[in-house]
Amino acid sequence: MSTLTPEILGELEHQAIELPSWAFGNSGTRFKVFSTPGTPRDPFEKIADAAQVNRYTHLSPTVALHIPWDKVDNYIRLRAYAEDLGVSLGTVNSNTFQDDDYKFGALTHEDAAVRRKAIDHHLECIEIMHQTGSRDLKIWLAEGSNYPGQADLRGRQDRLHESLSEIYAGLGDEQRLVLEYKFFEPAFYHTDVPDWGTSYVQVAALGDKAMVCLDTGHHAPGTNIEFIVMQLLRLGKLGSFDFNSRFYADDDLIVGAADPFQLFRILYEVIRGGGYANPDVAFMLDQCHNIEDKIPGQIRSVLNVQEMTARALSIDTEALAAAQKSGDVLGANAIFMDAFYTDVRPDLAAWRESRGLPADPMAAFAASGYLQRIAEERVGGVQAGWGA
Ligand code: PSV
Ligand code: MN
Ligand code: MN
Repeated sequence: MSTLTPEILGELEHQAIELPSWAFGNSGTRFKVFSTPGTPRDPFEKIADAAQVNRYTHLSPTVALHIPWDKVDNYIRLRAYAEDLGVSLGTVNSNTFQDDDYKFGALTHEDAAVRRKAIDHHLECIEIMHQTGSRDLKIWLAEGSNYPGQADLRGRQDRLHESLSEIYAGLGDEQRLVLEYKFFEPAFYHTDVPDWGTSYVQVAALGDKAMVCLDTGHHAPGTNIEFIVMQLLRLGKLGSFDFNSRFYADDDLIVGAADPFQLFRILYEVIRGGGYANPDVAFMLDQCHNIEDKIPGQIRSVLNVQEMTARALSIDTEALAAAQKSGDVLGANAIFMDAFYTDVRPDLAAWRESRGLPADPMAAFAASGYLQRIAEERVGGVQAGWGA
């Protein structure tokens, strides 16, 4: 029996999930970075790999860049290269976490010269966005302190506002800034943008073009992330998602791998709050594939998001509202769980085939021989990694 209605399948056509360029480079833990044969040696090869994901799924039309990891001489050429492969360049991520000058902060630093350098880096990112055709500048700050008393928490918050205001003023009319929060790491005592509330307060003070970025791996264990999604949508300030999954800390594992039910609950609130297929809310992955093959890891990820979206779209919302209204606790929960437990995979496979896509993108990609080809071709040079 078919579980997905034509309306749901129609909704799924609008799904677009941005891929992070860095997911295609080598990554690891502080203990070891394992390298994979065929790993991209430059941003062009990262984009070629990302285009493979879209080719087999039609789910990932854009690729996010991280500057300076993806620095090139000619961004117009990079953009044309991507477009030739059927994808476009998306969000530009700034990076103020790998420079000695930023040991004690970047946008919050006590020293105006360091703040100037960090602000200028963001203005350079905005310049790059004009060339790549990107809308969003994503800012994640590694700033904070390790010991109580080490830093002036209040002063740093004030300086953060001043620095962000200058960056915001540099945005073009069609550009946006999204501020990502993270509760700890690399700082262990305090972080300057630790939670959605701080991000919200900072972006609300800037204006309409500033929004919050929610990375699903950046909360304390047990946090009700879907509640935050609901609240940010309600406030009109949910700008983007960094999807990934985690068991313990910021694990950056494949989205939906650690807790598929959480992904379902999040997507339900996205749909409920009008955030699905809404250009104001960018769906992005932020993952690292330390031991698994990277392209299949990304294919699995976008399929997981699609599958959970299909399940969330199939909730009987009228029945759910009626059960909620009448105080039918177990009835409401049963309606919710019925959709979660519905296996939509056969329907999605048939739907893909009807659109000229492989029923099983993982198998089709494996059979294509692409991984073997890049392993042979990409010898020599330095493999790009998380940070190169
Ligand atoms: C920080 O943990 C983060 O989630 C930010 O989005 C960074 O830009 C990204 O990871 C790099 O992987
Ligand atoms: Mn992130
Ligand atoms: Mn992270």
